[in-house]
Amino acid sequence: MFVDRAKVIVCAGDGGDGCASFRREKFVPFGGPNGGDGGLGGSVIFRAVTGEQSLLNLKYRQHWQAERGEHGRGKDCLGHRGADCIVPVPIGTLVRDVDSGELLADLTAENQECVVARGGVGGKGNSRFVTPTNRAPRTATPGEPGERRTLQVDLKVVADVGLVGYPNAGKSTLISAISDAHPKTAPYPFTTLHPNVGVVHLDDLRRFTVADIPGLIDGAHLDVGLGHDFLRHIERCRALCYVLDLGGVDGRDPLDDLAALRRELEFHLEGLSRRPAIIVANKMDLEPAADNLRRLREQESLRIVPTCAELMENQPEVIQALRELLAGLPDAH
Ligand SMILES: Nc1nc2c(ncn2[C@@H]2O[C@H](COP(=O)(O)OP(=O)(O)OP(=O)(O)O)[C@@H](O)[C@H]2O)c(=O)[nH]1
Ligand SMILES: [Mg+2]
Repeated sequence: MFVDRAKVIVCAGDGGDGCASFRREKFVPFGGPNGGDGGLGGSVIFRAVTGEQSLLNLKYRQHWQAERGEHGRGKDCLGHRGADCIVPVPIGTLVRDVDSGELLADLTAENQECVVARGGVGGKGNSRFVTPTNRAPRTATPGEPGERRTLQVDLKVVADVGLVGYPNAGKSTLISAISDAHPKTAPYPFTTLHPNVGVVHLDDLRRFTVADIPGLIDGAHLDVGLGHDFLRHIERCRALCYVLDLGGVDGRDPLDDLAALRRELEFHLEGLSRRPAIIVANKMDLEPAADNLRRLREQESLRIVPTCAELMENQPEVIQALRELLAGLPDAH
């Protein structure tokens, strides 16, 4: 199951209380105060990891609580600090405080961390309150409470290249051919119901990521089909790859498809259709494809790579074209 939105409650641990105690020992009268400080409460920390693909974890567990700090003890013993609660989340996770609306974190890199609820500071033991005039204080302070927040957590997939195309155009077949992701492919629209991210490994040990999102149709930005909900997953791709069905299997003209795709992207987010892009002309094994490719070439200035994803034809050319596209771009998402 793919989950890209969740609401959770995070509670950091309270600080341990300071201790009020006195040294008591045979033959040592007036031993003096020896109460230790309380320990720091644990914090709740979100960490971006590659192993997580969705927020399913957060959907099923809505409360995350870090350990409280131990109370201070006599003989100047400090309380242990409470253990942090580390919440693994996928790369591309955005964390917002529900009450203030403040954006607390945007985790876009592996192992990036953010403290979303800070643990309370431990209280002071009575040995801290000694003054020249009060050498036997009985005061100790309680630990501070840990932070508690309600968070809205959203996932916006972060990938280098986003595949954009109509349902059934062959996006999932293409991502299977070039990367290590193998989503389901089938001869009907809306096979893919959630985004998949695949890693393309290059010869020189470099790699880049590609995201396959569910197909877009006209009106996707108005919530028609599956499109709208998933359009946000390509907002943060550095480059786009339009996948067109040049065979016209579903009876549409690929040139119209391209215009419609751009329109939908632009409606969703201004400027999105102007992202650096290439066109993968898929299904070149079919009858009308050559003619469509010629028309597309006449009209388009973007780089066009013809392929037949199903037979893995021209697979190195597609990878090379994507690589060159990414080479000239800044790293920021
Ligand atoms: N003839 C031919 N068929 C292809 C080619 N590439 C993909 N197909 C077929 O097209 C159909 C749809 O492919 P998918 O990869 O599932 O398409 P998709 O774009 O991911 O579709 P959705 O997930 O529904 O948006 C499958 O039956 C594939 O076998 C190709 O190059 N030539
Ligand atoms: Mg698919």
